[in-house]
Amino acid sequence: MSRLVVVSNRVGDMTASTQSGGLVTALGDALRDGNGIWFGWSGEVVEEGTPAGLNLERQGNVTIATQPLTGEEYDHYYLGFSNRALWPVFHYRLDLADFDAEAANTYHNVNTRMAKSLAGLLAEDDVVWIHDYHLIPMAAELRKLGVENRIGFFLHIPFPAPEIITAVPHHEWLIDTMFAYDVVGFQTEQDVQNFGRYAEQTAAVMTPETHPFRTAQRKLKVKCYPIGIDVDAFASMATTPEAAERIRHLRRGTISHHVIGVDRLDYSKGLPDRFRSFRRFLEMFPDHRKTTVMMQIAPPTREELTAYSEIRTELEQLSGAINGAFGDFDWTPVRYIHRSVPRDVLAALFRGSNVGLVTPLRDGMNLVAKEYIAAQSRQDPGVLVLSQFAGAAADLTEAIIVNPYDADEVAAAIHAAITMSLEERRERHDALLQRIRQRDVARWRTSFLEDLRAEAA
Ligand code: GDG
Repeated sequence: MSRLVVVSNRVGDMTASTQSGGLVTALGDALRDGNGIWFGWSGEVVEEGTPAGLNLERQGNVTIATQPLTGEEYDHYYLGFSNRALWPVFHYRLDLADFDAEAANTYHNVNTRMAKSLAGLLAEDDVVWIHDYHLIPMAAELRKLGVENRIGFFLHIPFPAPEIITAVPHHEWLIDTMFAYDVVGFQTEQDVQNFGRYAEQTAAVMTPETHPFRTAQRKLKVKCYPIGIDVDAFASMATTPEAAERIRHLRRGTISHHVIGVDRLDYSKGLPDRFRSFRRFLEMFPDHRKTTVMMQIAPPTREELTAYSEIRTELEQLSGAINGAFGDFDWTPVRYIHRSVPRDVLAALFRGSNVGLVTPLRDGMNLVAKEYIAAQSRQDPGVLVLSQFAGAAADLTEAIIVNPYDADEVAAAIHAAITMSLEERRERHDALLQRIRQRDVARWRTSFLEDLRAEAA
């Protein structure tokens, strides 16, 4: 079989075993099976003028190929255009977007440089799988260098409605580079439709004459490949003797209802709204005070950006205000942890919690929703409360689906979840478990790679 070359902004550590999540778990086997290459940014930031050498390292039978960024590239490509422009816009937050021409240029230049480095590593029949919004134009840059390999792209975040994306200066250039791929994958049908609508509306400007990588021979396949998890691997972490001990420890005392949220501290995850909803729950259902606790684990991310430090301050204020107003000497309603927690501990906390609260304002998929389901006991499962704006909601219809902007609705959903009969909890959980098994990470990977490896139509 042809060799797989994965390209992503950050590369994973193939030597970290079960503790890691994300792309390492998702793509590790596919890379190992075919002596693959994983190419991306090393995570290092070096001084301007330092030669941007390619570092090649062998991890098992996978080659890890990485390059550093200069300080300027980090500021403009990574923090600037990727995370101050594309991330907010693709999550429908035009109010937070900052469009800076220098950042956009550097984004383009880093993609050009990365493409040049990668082109030198490619063999004729390699298939290349590029990931996420940092690297959208990479295939177009590879095509300019004469690379004719099959190249696929998967967008992990939502593809917004054309009315939103057209706010990005030079959006035609950016989105048109997606036509340099053979396969473009999205998380949901909604994303596919949004891309289709955009392409229809701007078709006039996208002609083969102006864009040489759009050839008559290359036919772009656009499809939805919802990402999933390794259900058994996650479930087994939740059922070890250590996990059982943690759950016993969590449940000791007078608290009978544990509500849990786990999200990177990102404004797309809707954490302030979630805290306000929990406050509303305490107001609307006073009988559940003292017996209910919400634990929010929110590890830091992209802390250099103002929008992220602001949300941190906001959450500290909200949790402090709720604990001050409602807490008592023997009860703290909100446990807010602004740190990363080991993955096996998360699995145990999910299993020990009656309610999984996953209420992003916008999310490509949301794997926490699937992990919460995988961790539950089938005999006595907890209930997932899920935002209608998470990609996961398209499939996980037996969760309690909520509008995260509506605090009363989310509060009522928490109440419904903790008072739900065992029979209904089991029915919902069985259906959800089946769904996440059908659409697990292996299916995501194999269906994308099958399409990518298929001969051009
Ligand atoms: C992007 C898209 C899409 C979280 N806190 C800790 C921790 N996590 C783990 C979770 C989960 C992962 O990180 C987060 O994945 P999500 O899918 O929830 O969200 P994003 O990071 O925004 O991911 C998203 C995803 O890509 C995949 O395509 O679903 O929509 O935004 O696995 O468990 N892990 C550990 N400690 C923590 O404190 N160990």
